[in-house]
Amino acid sequence: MRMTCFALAAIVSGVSPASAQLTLEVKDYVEVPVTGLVDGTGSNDALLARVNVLREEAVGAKRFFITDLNGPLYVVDKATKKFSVYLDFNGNPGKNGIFHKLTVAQGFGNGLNGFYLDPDYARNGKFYTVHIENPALPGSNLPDNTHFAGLNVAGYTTTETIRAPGPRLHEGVLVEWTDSNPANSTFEGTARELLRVQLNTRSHPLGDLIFNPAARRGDPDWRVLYLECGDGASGESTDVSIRSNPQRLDNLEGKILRIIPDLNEHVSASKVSENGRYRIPNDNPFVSTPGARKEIWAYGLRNPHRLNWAVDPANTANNRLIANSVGLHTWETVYIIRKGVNYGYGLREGNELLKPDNTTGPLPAVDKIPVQIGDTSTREMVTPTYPVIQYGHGSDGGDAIGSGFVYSGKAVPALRGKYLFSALTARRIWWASYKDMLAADDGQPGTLAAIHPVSLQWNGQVYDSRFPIAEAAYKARGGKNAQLPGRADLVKGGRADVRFSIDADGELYLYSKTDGVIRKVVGATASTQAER
Ligand SMILES: [Ca+2]
Ligand SMILES: [Ca+2]
Repeated sequence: MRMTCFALAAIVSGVSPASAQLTLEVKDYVEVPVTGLVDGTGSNDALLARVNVLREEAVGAKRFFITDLNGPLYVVDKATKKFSVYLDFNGNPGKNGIFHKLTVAQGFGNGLNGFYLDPDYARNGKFYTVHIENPALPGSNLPDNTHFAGLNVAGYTTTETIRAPGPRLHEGVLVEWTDSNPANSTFEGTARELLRVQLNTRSHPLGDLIFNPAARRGDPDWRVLYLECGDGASGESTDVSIRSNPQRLDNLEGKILRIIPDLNEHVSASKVSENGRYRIPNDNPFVSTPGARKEIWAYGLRNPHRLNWAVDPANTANNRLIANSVGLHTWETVYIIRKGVNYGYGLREGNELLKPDNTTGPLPAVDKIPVQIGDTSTREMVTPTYPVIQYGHGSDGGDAIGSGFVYSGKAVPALRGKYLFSALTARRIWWASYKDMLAADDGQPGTLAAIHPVSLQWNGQVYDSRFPIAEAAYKARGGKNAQLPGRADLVKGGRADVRFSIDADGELYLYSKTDGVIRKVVGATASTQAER
């Protein structure tokens, strides 16, 4: 077993055959306004714009919503490329935004960290955000509408923090917004805090959220929200009193959550949450488990900071929720998320055992993990589920996986059936066959989908990474640092920091915080052997 695991792991983290080479043609799409400092020296202020999310309204509306972790939520007109500040979350001293306790100075995911439009947004004007607060910062944790007069804050109240063992350095906050006129570029309406989660540290916060894009009105999954919460770095802690937080079912750290934000939706198939602000579907896996949080859909994850739904229009049985999770010292991972599954962290990392000293080793002969609800384990044992993609830490892959998507657009046929994903600290972009990923979701830790490198063609030149592109743009936009800002321990010259997103047609975009530029994937060339 052990030898098999290592042999396969070596294949995926090594160089793939040249025949699988794929080159994406990218074009500059839009520059996000600079909110950092061109000569910044801090942890986050040196990034030109901490662009984190790009979402488009349903087909036909022609507007993007783009978030910057530093605070702004922009509406961008696709025709004119004009940015309008729709809301600004940064109400720190000297700033004009809404939340006084927003934390942005340090921590990769801190600030305005998540945004998703309600599937019925065009009718109901609702959307959802996640932002991170530091309770120790000055001011109230109620929203301040001084500079956003259209936001009616009357009756807004916070919710009780959902606690986890250990320190409460930060809190992740989920808010539902209702714009009474979704057609214009300003916000006028109300907001409702849905959920507030304790986070032990500033790392691995509450973040990405997504609705199932294949669900239609009348379907059980229609307007049901999937939300990821990182483990707050509890799972790697040498403090044994918090190390089991991602495994414990009595808190939300290290979990995928599933809730119904609208109290009027799926009323007969769900129950109102403990805090009265949202509903919990009756078919969530732990609704009948005493002591467990009923919001939990899956657990045992470190930092599953990017979620996406792979939708196979040819066969809906192949639709899957996918999470990209950043590893500790050894493995970067892609998981297929299924109901009630334990993904093993912090007792497993990738397809290996994670030991108490945070090194990895072979899986035990009997691969079982006790179900843990409170301080002590129950007598129930489960077999953990392993990634469908993993790659090792190193200069090629770095030590932080970015976002990924199974291509669902029409403009670039060469990308069909491919899962494209990025590395943050390193410069690489990779692809894997979605068919291989489904096949690797087989309960066997040793079977993984192979990954292949992606090159980028930009302004007539081909690069094996995003790095020189981001570097050129960083300097062109006035960046003064000698190397690209951001931590990149395993690679020299700074952090390329590239992420994917998709528009309403499923077309791909690439962006990074270092240069704050969004580029569109407009073409691709793949060798014929690479087609699967
Ligand atoms: Ca409006
Ligand atoms: Ca497998």
